[in-house]
Order: sequence, then C-alpha cells, then structure tokens
Amino acid sequence: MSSGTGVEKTQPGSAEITTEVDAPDQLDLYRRMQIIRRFEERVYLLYLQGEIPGTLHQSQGQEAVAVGVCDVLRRTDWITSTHRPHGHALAKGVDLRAAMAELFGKATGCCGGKGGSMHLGDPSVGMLPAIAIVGGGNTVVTGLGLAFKLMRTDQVAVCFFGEGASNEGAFHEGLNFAAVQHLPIVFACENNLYGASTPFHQVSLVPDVASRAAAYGVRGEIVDGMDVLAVREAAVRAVAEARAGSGPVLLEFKTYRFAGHSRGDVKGYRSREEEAEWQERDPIVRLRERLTSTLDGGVLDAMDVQVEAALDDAIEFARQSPLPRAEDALTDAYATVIPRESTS
Ligand SMILES: Cc1ncc(C[n+]2csc(CCOP(=O)(O)OP(=O)(O)O)c2C)c(N)n1
Repeated sequence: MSSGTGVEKTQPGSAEITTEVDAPDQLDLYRRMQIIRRFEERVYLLYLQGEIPGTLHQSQGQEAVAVGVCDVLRRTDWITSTHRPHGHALAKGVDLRAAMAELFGKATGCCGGKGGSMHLGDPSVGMLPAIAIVGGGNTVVTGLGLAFKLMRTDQVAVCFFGEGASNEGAFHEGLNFAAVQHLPIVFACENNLYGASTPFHQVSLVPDVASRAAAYGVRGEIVDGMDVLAVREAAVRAVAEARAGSGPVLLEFKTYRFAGHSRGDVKGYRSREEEAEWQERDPIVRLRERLTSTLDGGVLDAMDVQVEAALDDAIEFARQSPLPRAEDALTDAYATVIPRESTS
C-alpha cells in the first residue's frame, strides 16, 4: 500500500551507499526526520482527544537514529523494533497512512488494526511488526541474520533497542550467537539515558553499552545520536561490514527522548536543566541550521508545509477507514496448520 506520502527516500537509488551526503539528500533527511517529529506530536494530541486508543511510546529527539540508520538500508534489508517503534517504522518505509491507521486501530492499518502503536511493521518493506518485550528483538534478529546467511543473500538485519534492554539476558545471547555465527546484523542501541524512569547509571557500572561488544569479540562504536550525518556515517560503515560477512557490529547512539516514557509520564526523575541541555542538540534544528547555510530558508519552510499536508492526509485517511471486522479477529493471529495425511 502506498499513499505516496511516506518517509522513504524521494529517490531510492541503487548506487553504492557512501558517506557523502549532498544538499538535496540532506534536505531529504530533514524531511524524513520532520515527518517523524510531527507524526509524534500530532498522534499525542489525537491520543489525548480520545481518537487513538491504547497507549503511546514516543521518540521525539531520537529521529536522527531511525532516519540515519534506515537511510543506508535497502528495502530488502530488515529491521526489528521495540515498544517505541513509530520512528523506525516510518524511516524504514512503512506507509504513512497505514502507520496512522494502525494507531487508530483501523482495518487499513499496516497490521490490519490489530497491532496498534507497539506493533507497527510491514514485512513488504522489511520491518517485522515491533516487539514490545524489552530485549525481545535482540534474539529474534538472529533468526533473520541466520536465514540471510543460510540463503546466501547479502541482506542485513538491524536490531533497534534501548540501553535498558542491554541488561536483559536476550541482549547477551543475541550478540554472542550473532558473533560466533558471523551473522550480518547491526545492533543499534538507542541510549536515551533512562529505561522508563530508571537512569542507566543506577543499573550499570559500565557507562557505555558499546564497551560490552568487546566481551563478544565484536566491534562496538559510540556515536552522536543527535547528529543525523554522524549516525548515517557510522551506519554506512557498520552495514558494509555486516553485508561483507565480517559479522555483527554494535553501535551505541547517545540520544535523548524529549517526551516522557509513555503517555502518562510527568518525568519527575530528570531535571528541566538536563532536558534543556539536550533540547539544545535537537537533531532537526541542527540539520536545519546546517542547511540554511546553503539553501534558502523558504525551501525548508515549504518542506514543513508539505510535511503537515502529508500528516493531514494520513489522519483523514485513518479517520475515514473502517474498523476491523469481528469475523476477521483470528485472521493472521495463528498460522494456518495443514493437517498431515493419515499414514494409518
Ligand atoms: C521484558 C520486559 N520487562 C519490562 C517491560 C516494561 N517496559 C516497557 S519499556 C521499558 C523500559 C525500556 O527501556 P529501554 O530498553 O532503555 O528503551 P526506551 O524505553 O528507553 O526506548 C520497560 C521496563 C517490558 N515491556 N518487557
């Protein structure tokens, strides 16, 4: 399904991906980060107004990681995601209308309206429906990597996860298995400092998740997750290594979520000063400033208007879409089992 208003690259090229990003491509990175930011801001209001059911975990502030990493992936590469998947889904190319309709619980959603916010995904663009169990994707992704290796494709899988997940057993099992099997996987940790309300320094004496890579014989790298070009550059290297068969890489993106953990969080566990410091590093503002040195500001304003129109369109599409039918409740919920022929 495509409304033509998603956040995929305007011109997904087949040329080799390099670390060079010219002004038009930087503008496209800006557009895609801005779609995610405005998606998050608008769905929060729709949630408060009662139009979106369930709950929301939002990613304002973390857009550079989703967009910078997914920018270097092919459509045939896959990602896994978490309870905070909106940015990852849009960056990997899940249709904007289908993502919005999924949050509304509508039949036109990317999971038929049965998954909602925490399970966004679409296999047709290489995204497994998101897994809300913390650390869940860290072992599931090894299945993707092993399949690519056994099928001898040159596909790569990226596992997005938070620093909180790095204390789950699944993080260690997944990384170790991927390492010994030399699987084509990039483990992309978004270290936004807090697992819900718990600061990372209270649950880990090791401040950098990337340093844990050494325990598994894997390359680890710390990256400024508030700079989309730095994210992209690190991703180009890591994805190329994984694709070439040299095994997994662990990237740790230092980032910050501007919103609370989920919709009801009043953020009492962090100071307003700390929030202001990170707001200063807003990845969208930073790229906008960089772009205004080469582009007319009117181009960026026009881009913002386009983004708003795409969101208006997606929201209207979701509102007008039907709810799933009761008789379809079990469709896609269970695998179809073909009974074995009786041998007796
Ligand atoms: C196994 C498991 N334990 C607890 C939870 C509840 N929970 C949901 S999100 C979250 C915090 C996760 O922190 P992190 O992995 O750093 O991701 P972030 O929320 O920062 O994106 C917790 C504890 C869960 N979903 N799964």
